[in-house]
Amino acid sequence: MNKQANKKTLPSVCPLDCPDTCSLNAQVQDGTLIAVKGSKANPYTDGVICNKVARYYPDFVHGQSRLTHPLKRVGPRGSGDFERISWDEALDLIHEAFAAAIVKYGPETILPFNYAGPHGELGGGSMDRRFFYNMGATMLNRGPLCGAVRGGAYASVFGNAPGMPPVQVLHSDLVLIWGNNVTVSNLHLAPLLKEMRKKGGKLVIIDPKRIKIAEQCDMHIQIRPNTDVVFAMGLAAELERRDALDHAFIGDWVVGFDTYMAQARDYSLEQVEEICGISAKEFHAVADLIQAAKNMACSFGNGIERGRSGGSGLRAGMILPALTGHHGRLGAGVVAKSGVATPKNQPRLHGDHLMKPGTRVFNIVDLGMLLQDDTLEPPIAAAMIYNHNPVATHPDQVNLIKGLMREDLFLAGSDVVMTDSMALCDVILPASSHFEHNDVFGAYGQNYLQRAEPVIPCVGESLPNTEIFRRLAARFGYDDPIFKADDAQLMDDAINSGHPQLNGIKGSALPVDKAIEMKALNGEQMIMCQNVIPATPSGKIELFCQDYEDRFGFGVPRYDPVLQDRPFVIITPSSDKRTNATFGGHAASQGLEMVEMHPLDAAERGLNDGAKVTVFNDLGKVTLQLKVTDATRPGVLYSPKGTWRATSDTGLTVNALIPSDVRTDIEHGAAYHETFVEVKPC
Ligand SMILES: Nc1nc2c(c(=O)[nH]1)N[C@H]1C(S)=C(S)[C@@H](COP(=O)(O)OP(=O)(O)OC[C@H]3O[C@@H](n4cnc5c(=O)[nH]c(N)nc54)[C@H](O)[C@@H]3O)O[C@H]1N2
Ligand SMILES: Nc1nc2c(c(=O)[nH]1)N[C@H]1C(S)=C(S)[C@@H](COP(=O)(O)OP(=O)(O)OC[C@H]3O[C@@H](n4cnc5c(=O)[nH]c(N)nc54)[C@H](O)[C@@H]3O)O[C@H]1N2
Ligand code: SF4
Ligand SMILES: [Mo]
Repeated sequence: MNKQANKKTLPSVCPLDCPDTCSLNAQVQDGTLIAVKGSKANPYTDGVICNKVARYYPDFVHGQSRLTHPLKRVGPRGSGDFERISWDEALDLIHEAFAAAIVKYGPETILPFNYAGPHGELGGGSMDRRFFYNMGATMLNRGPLCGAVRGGAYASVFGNAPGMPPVQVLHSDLVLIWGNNVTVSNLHLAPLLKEMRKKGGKLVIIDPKRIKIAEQCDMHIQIRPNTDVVFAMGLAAELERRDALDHAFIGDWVVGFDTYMAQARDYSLEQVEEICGISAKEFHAVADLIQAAKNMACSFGNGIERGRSGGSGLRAGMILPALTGHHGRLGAGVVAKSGVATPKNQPRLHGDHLMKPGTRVFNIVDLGMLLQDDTLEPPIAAAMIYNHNPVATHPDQVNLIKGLMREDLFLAGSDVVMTDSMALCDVILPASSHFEHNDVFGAYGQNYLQRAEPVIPCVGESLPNTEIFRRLAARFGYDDPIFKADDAQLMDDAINSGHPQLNGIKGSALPVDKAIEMKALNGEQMIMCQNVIPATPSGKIELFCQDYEDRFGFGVPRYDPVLQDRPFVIITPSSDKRTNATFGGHAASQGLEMVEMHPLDAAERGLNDGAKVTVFNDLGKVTLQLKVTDATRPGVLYSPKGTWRATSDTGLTVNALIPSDVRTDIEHGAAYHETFVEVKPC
């Protein structure tokens, strides 16, 4: 038979934890995924995808580390010795262990230990939530691992109303990119910024590292990490001194101005210079640009949220356009959260009504400690890790591993591939990738709704997450129809078809060859303070947040420094080789990861470019390869996140250096960047 004849190109969508949610063209031959390319179905991603997906996805789906059948641990925990078992046996083992633990301690002894590896609505959280809610298992507050700080900061200012879709930066004449590695983390914003500059607009990058986009910008503010709140509030005070605030806009749309400005005026120019490590000249130059701008947009990544003062930094940055009247027009405002416009119905999909009131809730970042807590009542006797690689991605890796290594803990796991976390499990269930199942996709960085169908059959004996939990629910005797809903039903549950832009189209009937753009309710592009109204209690932009005052003592943003007890701050943002830890087992991620150091720091320590070094603090030690470059600030080290244990001689990654007891000012988030270390040659 002619091989080419079997070659098909089928539409799909990228499910990875990435703001862009690209539409894809999957090339398939004889049931095998042979290539992944961009498609134009989604006009925002417009046929362009990142290198890692193009290079590694076929291997992720069909390569050596793919999990193709259920496994049972036969050696000591962590030895990697597993034996193949049948699905029936695997489900029996999990049922027996969970049921025995529940008899002994009650259902809260069971922990679903999941995060957001796949971002499709079904794969990300659907039947699994129904299963664990019905069981009465311990619940998990997942946001503190990522996103809760940025999301909470945004919601405290604008409520849960959609912000500016990224494409609107084409209408801006000034864009501030703030704590966001555009070309790596959300690459489709980069060409739009280029276009904006071509039309005469200015681009300012606020980032401790000279990231790629900072090489083509008008001003790079190489700020000291975790100090953005001082910079943003200092700017607010400076613009007030210049009489450059828009009092008419403030009168119409802002509440909490006086309380906010009282705090902002506390941050003098001298403090900005000293705390942020920025010169007065740079500070004034940014203020000049803001003062001159007609349409300023500010785009915030997650970089800022990873420090103690992260929530305050994000809020203060997000408040700046409101003070200067940069809302209510195309190209003016805050680029964030436009995906909120997607009519998802997660309470219905997740079966929120099944939650047992009063069930305990754990902060995901506490688990290293909680898994080892002998006084916990009930203890965590059994857990299931899925959609997550906690060993590679949590702070305080040493304690997390210790907790997971407990011999009396029963650990079930599910993933597409063998990972550092799966390697510690007692029973592993092979999960299908989204190329093998149906799903619907909103996005967290843009405003298109998409659907995808399977393009290949399930590889080996793997099953979609939905089917895994349908089978588990059946094994546990949960016989309500809600536990038998098929994927079409789940897609219908996931989306509110009554939304004006869907014209009654159900989730399962959404087109697969085009993306649906979510707009304002009047059918026009979304514009805050014009056709989108802040969804705050006051209906205005709120500069004071009573909830944050009550819960955290941060009614207005405020700088709250952490004492630095080692010479370097190490920051660990996105890598272009991985999405978090996904693809961490593939070719480009083998061997030592690099750590960047400023030439002055390297000279002081007599360290040369290319040297193998140990980066350490009281929590752990990691081996990395030194890259000497002035792209990073003196005193700041830079090493990408998501490496796997095998890359370091110590069997630990940079996450072993990150404390879990330092938390962000709001939402108890992980403070990845409050990590202080020393470096020595290996
Ligand atoms: N040092 C440091 N650590 C960090 C951060 C940092 O800034 N610095 N950032 C944090 C951030 S932003 C995040 S979001 C977390 C993320 O932490 P994780 O959620 O643990 O990371 P991921 O690698 O995105 O996804 C987890 C797993 O999902 C699996 N997966 C991928 N696709 C599918 C699929 O289709 N089906 C199924 N069933 N599984 C799939 C992958 O194989 C992977 O093992 O890490 C955090 N860790
Ligand atoms: N290729 C790739 N893309 C990804 C991911 C990935 O792992 N790889 N992860 C995805 C996920 S889960 C997320 S949450 C997003 C995260 O992606 P981004 O929103 O881009 O966040 P980070 O990569 O954590 O950091 C972004 C930038 O913030 C800078 N930064 C660090 N600390 C500070 C600070 O205190 N102030 C300021 N102003 N800047 C600071 C860093 O130097 C970095 O350049 O990306 C998503 N996209
Ligand atoms: S990881 Fe992000 S940029 Fe890459 S294909 Fe997926 S959605 Fe697109
Ligand atoms: Mo994230």
